[in-house]
Amino acid sequence: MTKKCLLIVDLQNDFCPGGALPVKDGDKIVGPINRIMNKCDLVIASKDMHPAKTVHFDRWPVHCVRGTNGSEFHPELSSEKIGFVFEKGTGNKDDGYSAFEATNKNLEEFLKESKVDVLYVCGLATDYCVKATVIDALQRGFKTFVVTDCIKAVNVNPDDGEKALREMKDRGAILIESKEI
Ligand code: VGL
Repeated sequence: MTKKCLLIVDLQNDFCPGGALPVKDGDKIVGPINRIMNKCDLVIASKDMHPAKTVHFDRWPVHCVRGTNGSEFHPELSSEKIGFVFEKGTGNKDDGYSAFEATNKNLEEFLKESKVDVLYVCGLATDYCVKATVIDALQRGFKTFVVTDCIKAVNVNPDDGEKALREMKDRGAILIESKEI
C-alpha cells in the first residue's frame, strides 16, 4: 500500500485576505484542502513562525509573528486533522521558505520514519513557500505532487505563479487536481 501524506503549507491568517501579506483568494483553497484530508494517510502542515525582528522583514511586511493571530491557521481549516505542525522561519536570519527548513522537527526524517511514499503539497504561496518545499522534497527523492486547485500565488509579478508551476514540473513534480487524489 502506498502511504500518502498531505503537506499543507502556511495556510495562516496573515497570508489570507485581511492579513498582513495577503495572497489573493488565499482563503478559497481552505474548503478544497479540507476535502482532500480524508484521502491521505497522514496530514501535516507547516507554519511560518517568525520572531518580531528578522531580516526576512527587510523584504516583506511583518507577518506570521509567533504569538499573533496572523500566525494562526485560517479558522475554517480542519486543523484538528493535522498530525504535526512544522515551524520554519523561526530565526532572525532565515527566510524559512521551505518546510524542510523547519526547526522544531526535521521534516525529511519524519517522512522517512513515517514510511511516506508520496507527498501531496498544497497551501500558500505557490511562488514562494510551496515552490521551495516542493523543490526540497524532489531533491530528497520524494515522489511529489502539487495539488493545483489547492494553491495560490503571491504574484509580485503577474506570471510568478505560472512560472513557479512550470519550474516545479520541470524539476519532476507532478501537477494534479484535488479530484484526482
Ligand atoms: C511566503 C512570502 C513571504 C509564503 C512567506 O508562505 O509563501 N511568501 N513569506
